[in-house]
Amino acid sequence: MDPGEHGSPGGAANSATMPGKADIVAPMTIAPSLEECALQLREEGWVTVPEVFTGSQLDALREGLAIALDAARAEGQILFREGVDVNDRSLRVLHLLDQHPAFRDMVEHRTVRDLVSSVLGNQYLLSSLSANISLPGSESMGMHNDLMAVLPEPWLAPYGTNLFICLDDMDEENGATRYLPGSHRFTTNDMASDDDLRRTVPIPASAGSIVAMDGRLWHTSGANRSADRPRRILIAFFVASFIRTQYNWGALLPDPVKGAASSSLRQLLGLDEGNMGVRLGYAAFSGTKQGVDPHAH
Ligand SMILES: O=C(O)CCC(=O)C(=O)O
Repeated sequence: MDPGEHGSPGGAANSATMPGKADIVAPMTIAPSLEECALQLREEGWVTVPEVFTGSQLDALREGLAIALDAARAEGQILFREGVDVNDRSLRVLHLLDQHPAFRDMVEHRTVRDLVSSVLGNQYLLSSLSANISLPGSESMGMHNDLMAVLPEPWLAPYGTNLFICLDDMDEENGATRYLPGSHRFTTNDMASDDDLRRTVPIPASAGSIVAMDGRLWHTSGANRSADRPRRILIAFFVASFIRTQYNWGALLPDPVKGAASSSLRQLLGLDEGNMGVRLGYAAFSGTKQGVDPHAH
């Protein structure tokens, strides 16, 4: 680009093209800090973090999904999840983690872990990792929150967080995820109503962004009304460690993948131990309720 094109100070401006002051000041995009993202996630129930995956990392995730989709088709897996999606224009790929190293790198990515920790602290597990490929003609699935998949109501705290990793730009036309503002404060199913879908708002996001949601936020996939723009997202759902994960990683993953996993990945998948390490922080655990407080004199 010609450095003077937008009236930058280095440009060869003449009096006929001399820009006004407003033209000289280039708009500045400041990436939100993690603290700002965590705050929005806490207060609003969702946040978009742009450009987390770019270049070769994004390419590798797309390649991984193509490989996983081919493998699922070759194995005759059913990609249309009846009861979840309305028609077979939504393709669900359920097994990703063992299909490409990019997925293992993704769940270990610093921004992913920091976002999850901002909701769940440091005791959490990966409940599931899947993809939704929304093709033109797909319709919105049923409104839901994600916590209901693993925990009965009342939903009193954000004991889960879902991260959508966008592999394509998503906007209202090609089926961007839609959410119901304020619904992360719903504690029971009764608080949702039939016309919620009408009141949802799309979350546009560019390829490589993460859309993070409080597990209590009610949302749905948008209908893909585009002529030719598929919308691919990865869905990484993390839950507090006391909740049983949707996937039994120990049974699902091939031994070589488990053998090569880093210790932090093994911990994330709950491969090494059961829940004996989990402490929910009740006073009784420290002995104070049982008269055996070691600090008492
Ligand atoms: O595809 C989407 O935009 C949302 C998917 C979703 O909410 C889900 O699968 O639970």
